[in-house]
Amino acid sequence: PQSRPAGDDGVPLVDVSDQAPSSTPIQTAMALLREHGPVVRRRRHGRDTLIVADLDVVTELADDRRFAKHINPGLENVRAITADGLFTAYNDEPNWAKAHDILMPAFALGSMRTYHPAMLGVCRRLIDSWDRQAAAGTPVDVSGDMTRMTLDTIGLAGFGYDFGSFERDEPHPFISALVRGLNWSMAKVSDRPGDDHTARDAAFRADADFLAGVVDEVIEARTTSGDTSSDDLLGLMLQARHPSDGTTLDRENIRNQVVTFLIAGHETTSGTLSFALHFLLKHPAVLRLVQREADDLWGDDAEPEPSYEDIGRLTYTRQVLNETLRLWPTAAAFSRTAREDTTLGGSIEVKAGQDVLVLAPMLHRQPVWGDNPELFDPARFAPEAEAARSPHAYKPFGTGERACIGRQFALHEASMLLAMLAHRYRFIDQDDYRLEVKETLTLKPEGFTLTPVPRTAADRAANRAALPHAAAVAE
Ligand code: FDE
Repeated sequence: PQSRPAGDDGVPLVDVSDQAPSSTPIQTAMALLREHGPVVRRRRHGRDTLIVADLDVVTELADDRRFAKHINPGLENVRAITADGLFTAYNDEPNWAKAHDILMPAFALGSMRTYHPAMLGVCRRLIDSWDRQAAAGTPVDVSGDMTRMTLDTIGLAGFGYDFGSFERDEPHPFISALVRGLNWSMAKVSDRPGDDHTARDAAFRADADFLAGVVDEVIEARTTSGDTSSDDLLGLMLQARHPSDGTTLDRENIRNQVVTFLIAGHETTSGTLSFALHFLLKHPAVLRLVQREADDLWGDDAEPEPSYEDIGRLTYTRQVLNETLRLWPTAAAFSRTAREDTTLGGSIEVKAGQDVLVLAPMLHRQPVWGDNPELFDPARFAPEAEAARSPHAYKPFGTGERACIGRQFALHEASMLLAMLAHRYRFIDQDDYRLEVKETLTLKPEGFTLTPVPRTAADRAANRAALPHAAAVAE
């Protein structure tokens, strides 16, 4: 890349037009910021993007009065699949506010009580599958199984629809079509003007039509069942009337929302769980603390029945997930746009409508995180440490009114599974796995396997004897 010294506003300009399209755009952008600093102007084929990770700049961008969510080129391409669904809707599309108001109650903390039994059922499917692999002494495909688990969870908890992913050797065809669709959205961003992509784009249309077909099946299954309850997402979408105008969501929009939730609800959460297991595998002392926390709740019970309340008690497990999302926020970048002409960071002119990309993995490695930001250390999320830090230093769920609606859902599901796995198994790193991060719009560890070995009562007793109460060590 051609790098010029900083312009008048002090921002380095880096022209990357001569670089081949990257299959890892997030990591490529991370490298750019590592080299040139936390605010960089990247030029590609004459188009400039301001990429930022600086805490003060992100703090300004988080002000919803001055900035709003921007549908960046990657999301613009995803609109071919999800249109005005919540994630990809323009701020002023009426269906955004309408669906947001109707669906918010479904994501309040208390609603997790409703989803808890379905989530637990899917955790058990995964554990049954790992038990069989453990008995055979064969390694498990972590990212593949986490994807099975999160897809079945959002399907069952959100829509009462069973993808049955653990009964399949290959990913559900919905997932294969989805992954190809997301890859298309990502690749298209770096298309060079003039290249012919007719065949690629036609293959994408076929995948998008297939996804829409699966969703119609999900909706059809509910409407023909005569079930008119409204205590899951699909029930709310079909039944709930908007508090102010009394209308329901239209069919086209419901379809867009269902695809949105199936995508948003599983790719990001599955990546988070896979990274978390990677960190537990590489940090035995942290794993022991997670095990200790789970042992305190479930003892030597081989078939524990985690309650809804138990999940709120998994505070150290939650710290592990938070720290995982610091180093590898699986939805790694989000864009903001200026509402009016303004100045950012004291000197950077930003025009109304201009967009700025926030690169969360680099925000999460800024000096506010101390001298050794690469170190995995869940103590960073002990309550006092968190209270002492700016809330804008940590944005794995985006920001403001367009922040992640599924945060509690994802964290409830992920803490339960992680604690259940730590309670039941030791993990063997049979191949001395070296982290390689794969990008399909979201991030996940590539080719990650481990061998689960059931823990014994003796293991648990040894762990208890070696450690004071987990909560005391977590800080
Ligand atoms: C959203 C979200 C976000 C933001 C983006 C922008 O700004 O552009 C982010 C960053 C996120 N998200 C992240 C995440 C992570 C994880 C783990 C998750 N996420 C999970 C989940 C689950 C579910 C169900 C979800 N998620 C969902 C969602 C939605 C719907 C959205 C959109 C919202 C609005 O309204 O806009 C989101 N998410 Fe998430």
